[in-house]
Amino acid sequence: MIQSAVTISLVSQAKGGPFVFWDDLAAGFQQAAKLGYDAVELFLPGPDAVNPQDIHKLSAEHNLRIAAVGTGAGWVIHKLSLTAFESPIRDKARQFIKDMIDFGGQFGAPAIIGSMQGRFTDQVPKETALKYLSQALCELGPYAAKHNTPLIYEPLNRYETNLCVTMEAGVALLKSSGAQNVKLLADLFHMNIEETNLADALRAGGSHIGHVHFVDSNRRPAGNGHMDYAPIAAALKEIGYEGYASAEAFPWPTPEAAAETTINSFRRLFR
Ligand code: LER
Ligand code: MN
Repeated sequence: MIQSAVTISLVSQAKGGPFVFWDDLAAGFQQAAKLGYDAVELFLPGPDAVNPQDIHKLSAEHNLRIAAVGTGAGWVIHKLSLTAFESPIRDKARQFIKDMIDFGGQFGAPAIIGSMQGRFTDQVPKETALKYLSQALCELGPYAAKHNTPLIYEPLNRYETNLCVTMEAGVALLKSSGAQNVKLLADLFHMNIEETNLADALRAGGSHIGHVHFVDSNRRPAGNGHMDYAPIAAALKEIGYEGYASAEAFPWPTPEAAAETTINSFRRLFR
């Protein structure tokens, strides 16, 4: 059965970004529990930003699992990228992600590689960037396996990366790299920009899909845009998807209302 999750961000540099709850971990857990979510997804400044005991405590107190942890702060705060021209920056990017894998692993939560994939440039041609990305996935996927969690790789839309922007390209990258223990993240916002047909793309992703960012066409909460969810829900059912539908959406019009709109849409589609 698909599980519900909602994002909490503690990254002040990402203000204005698509996260529902902000700044206060305890308040985020409390609101998520009140609305009946199954889990929270955490976007933190780094692996040392929060005492793991606090998360264990909040998780137990509110009966909420940790769906995933983002690694985008490595880019947003430190400008690290797996495909940077400078090799020390690529090394630091891989280390940052390893540390986030270890952090999330304590809670059984996989780490997500989204903006840390970077992009190809004049200095780093496409083949080279894809080689760096493939090598990183080959190293980090097995690294995550020691926690019994997959590594999650997220194709993004063309304004955020030029490496992989569709599910098909994501599947091709997993296959060509040979990376083990890596799953794809289907972010409906990015897919709405890039895919010809979202349901077909989800079917193409099939068993490679390990996480879903559940959001509307305009990145507002599911139900506040023009996304056609019925074929999406049918495709997820068809491929036997049993992971999270996680609300990575703007806190529109308020965090509380965004979380409530999303859980109502979630129940209508998946329960
Ligand atoms: C960024 O647009 C995004 O979708 C995040 O999940 C990845 O960092
Ligand atoms: Mn996303």
